[in-house]
Amino acid sequence: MNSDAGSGDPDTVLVENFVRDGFVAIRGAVPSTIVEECRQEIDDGLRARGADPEDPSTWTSPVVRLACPWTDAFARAGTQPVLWSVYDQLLGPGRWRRLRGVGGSIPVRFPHPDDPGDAGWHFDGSFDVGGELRVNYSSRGRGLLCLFLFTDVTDDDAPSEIKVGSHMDIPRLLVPFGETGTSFQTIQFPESTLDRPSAWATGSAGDVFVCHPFLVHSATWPHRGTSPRAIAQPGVSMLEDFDMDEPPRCPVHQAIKSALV
Ligand SMILES: O=C(O)CCC(=O)C(=O)O
Repeated sequence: MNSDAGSGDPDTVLVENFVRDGFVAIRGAVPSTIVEECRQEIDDGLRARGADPEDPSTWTSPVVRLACPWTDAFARAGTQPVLWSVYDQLLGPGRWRRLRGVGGSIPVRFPHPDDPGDAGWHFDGSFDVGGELRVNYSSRGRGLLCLFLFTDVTDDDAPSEIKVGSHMDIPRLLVPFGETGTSFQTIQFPESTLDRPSAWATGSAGDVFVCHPFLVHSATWPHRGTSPRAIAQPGVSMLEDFDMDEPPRCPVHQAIKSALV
C-alpha cells in the first residue's frame, strides 16, 4: 500500500489519497544538502549520548531519543515550501502554526536484538492537561503528524508501521470522552483497526510522510539493517481548532467529519 502521488491533477490526487489513506509521502521534500547538515547534528547528539553512529560497538541500546534541535539546519528542513504548501492544502492557509524548525523528537533506532520498549500502536497526543497528553474527537490543537526521514529507511531498518485508513476509526472511539478527551495512552484499538493493511515509512533521507493526526502507527523492531535510522516525528499545531458543528474547512477536518457520519 502506498500514498505516493499517482496520475491526475497532483493536488487533487494528494488530497484524495490523504483523505482515503490518512497520509501522503512527499518524496525529496528536504534537499540532500540540508538533510546532510541535520544529520551531522543528529550524529553529534548521538555521540553526546555515547552512541557513535560510526562505531557499532557503542550501539548498546535499540533506541536513543533526541529532542529535535532548534538550529538553522532544522529550520531550513522544516520550512521547505513544498511542505508548507501541502500543510496549506490539508489544513487551510493561515490556520496552522508556522514553526521555524522541525520540532518533536527524533527516535534513532539501532541494529540491536532487544525490545526497545516503546513500540506499540498509538496515535500521538494533541493537548496537555496538567501534564497529561490528551486527545479528543476534534483533534484539539493538532492538525498533522509528520515523519521526516533523516536517513534512508528500508524494510530492514525498523521503519515506522502505519495502519492505512485507521484515521477513520478514531473519531467514533473518542466521541464518548467528549470535549475533554482522554489520555492518548489509554485508547484500546478494535481488531478491525489493527487488521487494516500496513504501510511502512520507508524511503530516502529527505522524504516526509504527512499524516492525519489520528493515523495509528507504531515503531517496529528489531532493526535488521547496518546503520542507525533517524525519523523525526513532529506535529503541526493548529491556530484555530476544527469546529465539528461547521461544514468541513479542509481535508483533515473533512476526514474527521465523514468518520462521524
Ligand atoms: O520510531 C518510530 O518508528 C515511531 C515512534 C513513534 O511513533 C513514537 O515515538 O510516538
